[in-house]
Amino acid sequence: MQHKREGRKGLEGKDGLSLLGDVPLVAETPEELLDDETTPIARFFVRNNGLLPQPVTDVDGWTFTVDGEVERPLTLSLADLKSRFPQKTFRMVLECGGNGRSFFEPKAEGNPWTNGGVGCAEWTGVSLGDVLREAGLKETALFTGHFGADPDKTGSFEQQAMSRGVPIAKALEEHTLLVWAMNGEALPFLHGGPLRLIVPGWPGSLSQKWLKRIWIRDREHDGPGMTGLSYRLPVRPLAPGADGTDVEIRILESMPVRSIVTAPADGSHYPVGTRRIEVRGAAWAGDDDVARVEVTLDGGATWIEATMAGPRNRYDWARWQASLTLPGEGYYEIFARATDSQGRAQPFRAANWNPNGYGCNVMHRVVVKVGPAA
Ligand SMILES: Nc1nc2c(c(=O)[nH]1)N[C@H]1C(S)=C(S)[C@@H](COP(=O)(O)O)O[C@H]1N2
Ligand SMILES: [Mo]
Repeated sequence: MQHKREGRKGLEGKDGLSLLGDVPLVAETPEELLDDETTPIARFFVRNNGLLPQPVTDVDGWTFTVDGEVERPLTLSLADLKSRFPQKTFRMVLECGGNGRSFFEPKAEGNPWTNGGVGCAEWTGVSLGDVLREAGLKETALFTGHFGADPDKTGSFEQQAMSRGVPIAKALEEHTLLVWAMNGEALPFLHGGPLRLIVPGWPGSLSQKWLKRIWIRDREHDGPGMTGLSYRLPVRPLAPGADGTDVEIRILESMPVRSIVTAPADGSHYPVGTRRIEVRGAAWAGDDDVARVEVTLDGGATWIEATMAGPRNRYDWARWQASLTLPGEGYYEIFARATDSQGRAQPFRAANWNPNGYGCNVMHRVVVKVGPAA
């Protein structure tokens, strides 16, 4: 795919991402570039809500604060985190809450993600829970509020570009990490280095980049991204296109089950005589596990179960593959459907339309042609 040169500014070192917006910088990864078990940094999607913070020279001197409903407010440097708490590395999916949004009809508000607002990297850091226990949570500690060093999209440092939070139980999960390394390298600046949160399984917006502060609160956090329709879904299904005000809504927590086909690429062509094609992909399911992945060539009349490898640890994606036998030459639509451990599967058509377009997990469709070159 060709991209305009000026539109690529800020994406230096990124390989083949599709730009969704340049100010703030937003770019997704085409599904076929997510074919690695561990997503390389060069192919990892980028989502900023504001501008970039000031460049950082003293990485180990980066500090962040835990305050609010704690016995002992703490200010820790990255060097303190590295030396004073047990280090953990997990491979975990990070997915934007709006991933899949462009498949909603009518169009929902926000960045038109296809399926590429996702990546799965090895994150190294310490459990946020270990740090919160050192600070000592008061009985009144109910929720976190996350603060980063980035200015908002007007360039103002007065206002957070985004500041979301989670119920304290999610913050205390072992896999909720304060992260300083990605795929074994120092966390890149574009991905929130020197220090970010990773809150796996839930919308990526909770995984605050350039982390400066965690405010422990006695109530639900109310920063930008926590109010109105932001990261909220109607409790009961809404007619597509309906005005979402005045309906009962809930905060989007665990992301829904999704799979992508990472090979073959959409639009692939196979030579005359091809009777077998190998299909590969990835699947994940928010807080849940992936129970199975199935693939169809005939619009769902028959399904072939894929073999899965992994996950390595909780919140990792499962890589899957299936060998498909073709009845002959022609045009085929491949659909992959993942089902989570609670029996929830992906739909053929975008379901659960909501005004801000969260959690669209319609099946990924890849078209291939077998026969003479056109
Ligand atoms: N400080 C800060 N953290 C942030 C954001 C942001 O704009 N500012 N965007 C969030 C959103 S919406 C997502 S999806 C992820 C994207 O992380 P990435 O850019 O490393 O892929 O970061 C989250 N953390
Ligand atoms: Mo996001």
